[in-house]
Amino acid sequence: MKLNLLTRRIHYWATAFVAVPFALVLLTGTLLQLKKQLPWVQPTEMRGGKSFNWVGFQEVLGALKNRPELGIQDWNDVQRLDIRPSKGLAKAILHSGWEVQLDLENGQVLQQAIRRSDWIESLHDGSYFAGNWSKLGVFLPAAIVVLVMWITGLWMFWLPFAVKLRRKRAAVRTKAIAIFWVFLAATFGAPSRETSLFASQPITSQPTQAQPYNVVFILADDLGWAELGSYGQKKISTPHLDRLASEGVRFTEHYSGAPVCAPSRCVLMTGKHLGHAEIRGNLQAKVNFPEFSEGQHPISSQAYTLAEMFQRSGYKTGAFGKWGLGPVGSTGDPTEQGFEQFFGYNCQAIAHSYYPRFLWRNRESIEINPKPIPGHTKPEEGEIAAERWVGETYAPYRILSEAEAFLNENANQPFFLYLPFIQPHVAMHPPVSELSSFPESWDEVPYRGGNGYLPHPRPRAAYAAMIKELDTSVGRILALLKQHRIEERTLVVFTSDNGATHAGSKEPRFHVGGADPVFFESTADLKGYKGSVYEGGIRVPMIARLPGRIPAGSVSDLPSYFADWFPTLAELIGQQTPEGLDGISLLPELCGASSVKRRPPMVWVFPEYGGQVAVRFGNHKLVRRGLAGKNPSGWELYDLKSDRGERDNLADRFPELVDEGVKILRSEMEENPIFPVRVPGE
Ligand SMILES: [Ca+2]
Repeated sequence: MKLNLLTRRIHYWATAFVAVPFALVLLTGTLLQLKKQLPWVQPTEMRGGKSFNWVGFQEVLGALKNRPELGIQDWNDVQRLDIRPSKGLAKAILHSGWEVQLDLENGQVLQQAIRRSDWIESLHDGSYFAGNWSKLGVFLPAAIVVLVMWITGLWMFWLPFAVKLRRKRAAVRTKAIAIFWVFLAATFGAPSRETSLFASQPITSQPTQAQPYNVVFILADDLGWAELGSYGQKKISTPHLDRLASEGVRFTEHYSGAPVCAPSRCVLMTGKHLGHAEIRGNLQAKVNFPEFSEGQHPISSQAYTLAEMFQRSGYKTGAFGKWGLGPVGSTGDPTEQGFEQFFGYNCQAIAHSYYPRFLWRNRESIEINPKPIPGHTKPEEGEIAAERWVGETYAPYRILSEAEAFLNENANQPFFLYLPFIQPHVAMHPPVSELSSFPESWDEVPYRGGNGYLPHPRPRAAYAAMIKELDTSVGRILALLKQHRIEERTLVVFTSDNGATHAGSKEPRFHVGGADPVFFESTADLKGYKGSVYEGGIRVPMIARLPGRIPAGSVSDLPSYFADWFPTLAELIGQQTPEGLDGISLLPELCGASSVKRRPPMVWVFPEYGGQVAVRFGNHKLVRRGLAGKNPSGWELYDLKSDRGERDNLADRFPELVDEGVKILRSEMEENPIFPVRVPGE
């Protein structure tokens, strides 16, 4: 009896001096957090600190706006504001990648603004920042637990020894309820491993030093500039890619490295434009290296690729799809160029078939179709059946599942995943089951295979189905990033290696392989197709997503191209850009800085399809064609801001601009004996 009285007293004092103040502290924390999160609380009201005369949030914003290079319009441009009353400082991290320090006394920018790529560090010093619910998630359940324990008399939880004094049943009930509340607190109170009850650092999905950004780079093959919903496509729906655009940024003047596959990939991988690139055309390796029966002319062992940069930075690197930069066993073998894992087609020509006999896993050939289906055959008369051209294993599915396995395996470590998909490159080889989702009325005329590729009874439906397949594949990759909860630290880039399929000579009703970019308005009003340095051959869709850094649904008209990706990704992962590259970092532009200007010109030097050169400097583009023949055409000059369709040649009216462009071209073109291009007048 006496002992029971003692425990009651202990309960009373414990409640009065421990539990209630503890609950009050937690509740206060909850309210403070709530106040910061609620949308109707204006930033100006969010002053704080008793001994410190700091400025309000509006003054902070005003100070940031006073620095035009930061590109600040409103709070949406601020990634994180970190206030440190004890130091009298605020640190602002901006979506544009800038980081600034502000003096809280007068709201002035204290330190020169700096841009960092490794700009993430843990917060401390009792700091807080807008837009994060993590502390609330800790405080609220903890406060509830303490109060409920008090109200329900679960003081036993505080004084476990006293349980013994109670009847057994009550003790069991007490423990069970206590465990329930602890479980509840743990579930809601700790949404992340990094957060403990009293930790002042917030949960952040931004990477820390130990957790750098991942990169997923998706390359479509021969996808035209206007073949996605977000780029104005009306007939083919691309919901996953459109969602990607709505969650990230869409560039309207992004260009591929070249008008065809291999050189475009070379520019992407090495960061050098075609004037300096090792590979300027789709040359089969066997022309110079007879020992290789498949694959394209290899990049050299001196070439330093994007993948090598990632690999040297400790990233897991994987490429899944179509390579095209050198045969297995050559210097251009993907495993010699920075990719730890490769699965897919080494040779572009074999990728014309979606049911090939073999695919490559690194240096091992994997048989996937004992009865392969060719990408090319003789033209057919009579009725054409798509079912005739179906094999056992659909290569794109196999490639996608290998890529997914790579993602599953490496989701918890930094990775660079390169996905050069083969869609929608001909042959017309979609899964037959997909054809019925497109209107019968589209296909009154079958494609008989007049320009060498497989025939198809419904070429328009087939082409749309291939783009749908591409979109679905991207959707699968995005879903996997979400599943692994790495969306916010994974930059996803989607683009295409060149423009929509060009015309062929024998079946004028269709372009090569049965493609019909006129019907689909695949290049909108742009001139030219794949194989041309006109806009239709090189201007491509480009979508990039990095939640938290790239503003959702933004659009940029900054002229940019494949040579820019090396410096961009180097900056993203905090690496030095190698010397001698041709592009600029697009990172600030991706992140919404409005002040980025392009100074270096963009250059294309292309020996094939008659021999062509082009340079874009400012809004002007200078083009010359027919350079491989005896009578090259004259210079063509276009103002792309007013004439993106390149209809009005200004060369005669602005000879000084022609001279300027020619001068740039000559200075940007290196000798390349394997891929020579001559500009007359040298
Ligand atoms: Ca291509």
